[in-house]
Amino acid sequence: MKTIASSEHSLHFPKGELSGGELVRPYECPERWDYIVQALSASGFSEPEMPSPLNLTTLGKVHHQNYLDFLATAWDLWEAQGFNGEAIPSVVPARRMQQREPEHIDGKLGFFAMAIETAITRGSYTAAISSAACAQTAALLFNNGETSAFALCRPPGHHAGLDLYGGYCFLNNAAIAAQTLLDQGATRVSILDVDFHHGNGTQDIFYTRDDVQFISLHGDPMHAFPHFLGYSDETGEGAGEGFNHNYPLLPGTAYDVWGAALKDALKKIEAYSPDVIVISLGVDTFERDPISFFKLTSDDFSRYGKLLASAAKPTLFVMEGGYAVEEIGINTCNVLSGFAS
Ligand code: Q9C
Ligand code: ZN
Repeated sequence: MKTIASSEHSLHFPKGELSGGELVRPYECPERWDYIVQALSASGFSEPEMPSPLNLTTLGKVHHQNYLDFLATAWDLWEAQGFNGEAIPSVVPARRMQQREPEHIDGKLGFFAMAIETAITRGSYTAAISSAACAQTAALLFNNGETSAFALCRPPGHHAGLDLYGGYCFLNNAAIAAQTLLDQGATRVSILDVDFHHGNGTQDIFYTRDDVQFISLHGDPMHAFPHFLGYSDETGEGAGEGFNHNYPLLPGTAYDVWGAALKDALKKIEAYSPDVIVISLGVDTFERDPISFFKLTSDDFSRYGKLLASAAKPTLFVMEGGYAVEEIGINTCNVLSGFAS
């Protein structure tokens, strides 16, 4: 299985994340990428390859243009205000307020944010574009007869919606991969999101569409970020009705319950009969993840990798979360090796 990865990920390295009322060193940190690259090499995977430049037409089908313009200019606008810190929102368009994009950067940040822990810095946009390019380049490998690939994306993507950033995400890499596959001739794509957190951004992007089925296993939003999406009664709308499936799971969920939900999800995928499956691969379901509450062991990752292979479809893995940094490499490789075995 080939890996696509970009060294430009390291241009995004904010110093601060607002967590528990303190500015802490971000959980989503550059070493995550290094640990995964190291483990891939130790597990006998081929050297990661750099992505080709991102096709902006695909990007425009997944995100709104005003949002893309915002991401491209946010840091410069912030700097032009003479602010000293990293760009984070301080005000949001809450209930009964205007949903109108302001000119001032403070207003723009709140307008496009779905959460405020994620700082924008000088290199964030370039890194986000390179991450999306990894997902797209990996998707294009399927034209050349590859039946599996790994996009080692950083920053992650599944919280980024049509015009929303946050939860460490700016551009929705899995959605960009799915759109790329459709543009290359696929008729149906399933996105299976196994990150601990609900993939609210991916759900948002495809909620009214029937060409992408979205399925997510995650911490119940009653108890877990992103809190405001991911319930089981969210099933899609219009043409998308019936093509969105959420499996919210309770604190303490271990592999017995999690694996049963995955098996159910795989039945939904089989019924949809996609040309390709995109896995939003977060390993923050791990028992020692510092910000999550599932109890998967390192062996469980191998086990479910094997289960994913039983779907017998071309499968593209797109990296999302995972914050037990020293174990992120082994857990990620366990999924990929389990799949390949
Ligand atoms: N107290 C991804 O895994 N903060 N994003 C949660 C919990 C945000 C996770 C706060 C977590 C975002 C890609
Ligand atoms: Zn996550």
